[in-house]
Amino acid sequence: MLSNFERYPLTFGPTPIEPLKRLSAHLGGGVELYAKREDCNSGLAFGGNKLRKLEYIVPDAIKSGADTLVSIGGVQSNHTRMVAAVAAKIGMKCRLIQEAWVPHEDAVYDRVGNILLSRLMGAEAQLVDDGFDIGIRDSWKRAIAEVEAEGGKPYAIPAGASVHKYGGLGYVGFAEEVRAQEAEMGITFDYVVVCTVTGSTHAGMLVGFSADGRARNVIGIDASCTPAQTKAQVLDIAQNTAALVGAGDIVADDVVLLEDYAYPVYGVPSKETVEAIRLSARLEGMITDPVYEGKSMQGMIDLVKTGYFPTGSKVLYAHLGGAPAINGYSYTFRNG
Ligand code: 5PA
Repeated sequence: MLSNFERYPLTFGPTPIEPLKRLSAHLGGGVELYAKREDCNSGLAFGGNKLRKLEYIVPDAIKSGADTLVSIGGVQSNHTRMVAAVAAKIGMKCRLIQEAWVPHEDAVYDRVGNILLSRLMGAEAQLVDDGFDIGIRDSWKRAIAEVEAEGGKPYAIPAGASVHKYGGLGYVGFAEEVRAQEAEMGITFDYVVVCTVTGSTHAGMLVGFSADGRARNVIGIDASCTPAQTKAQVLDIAQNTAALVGAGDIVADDVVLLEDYAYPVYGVPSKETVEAIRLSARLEGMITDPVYEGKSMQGMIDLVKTGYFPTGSKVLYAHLGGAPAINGYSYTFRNG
């Protein structure tokens, strides 16, 4: 589906799929859990899901003649870290808006983890005191205008690289990659679990897996805590992406988004999220974060426990990255 689109390689290649044997056994052994390690996809600043998306955006940025990538996220955004890394790699400047999306008060929250890495890679990170919203933000528009006013040529990348014309393509590629790996491994996954916030990861998967009738087997775990807006954005991106690649249409019922695990609010882990993070760390040595993957891990564990997946199911957990943010939660994990 993607052969007509230019791709600038930022990743090592297909990401590994590994069985989570100890976690599966711990949960009763009736469901086989696997992880696709998108968190290990690149040497660029610890990698993660944004790189697959940016691979299809960078050619457009280069063609535009831009000299500065401008993007936005929360203080501990993984996405802005990835934009900073890509800017360094392709020799552009980087301007980041880091909004106060998370009511979290670790003393060094704006000094460690993702934002530390972005600054280290030369990005100019500007802290803005506005709350969570996955939509288009004035602070981001202002930053774009400022770059122009200073004589630069900005290239605008929205939150999560999602509401960008090519934002959904990367995860169409993920689905094609999974199909090829299934053929090699001689198995088929019955479900894919994905953490969803700005929507293009989930949306790309919907388009990619719709090719073999599995769109509704993609189980989105909402981590935005504003699920109506996230669901609408997933549908919109999926429909635009389907039209772009010439796939069949995606309808609202294709978007499975479970809302039960995002509490208490975006970026703040519940007691159950923290337990899920500890469990996958202790049984698998696999690190998940309190904002995204910890919540989808919590969701997957709960779905196994409550019998959502029929016995014998093979479930693929898309590990989308995000571990650096855990440094901003040192108090939560002060005793492990
Ligand atoms: C993010 C997003 P989508 O935004 O494509 O739905 O992906 C959700 C997601 N896992 C899942 C990790 C580790 C993520 O970083 N992160 C955002 C960020 O600013 O980092 C876009 C919100």
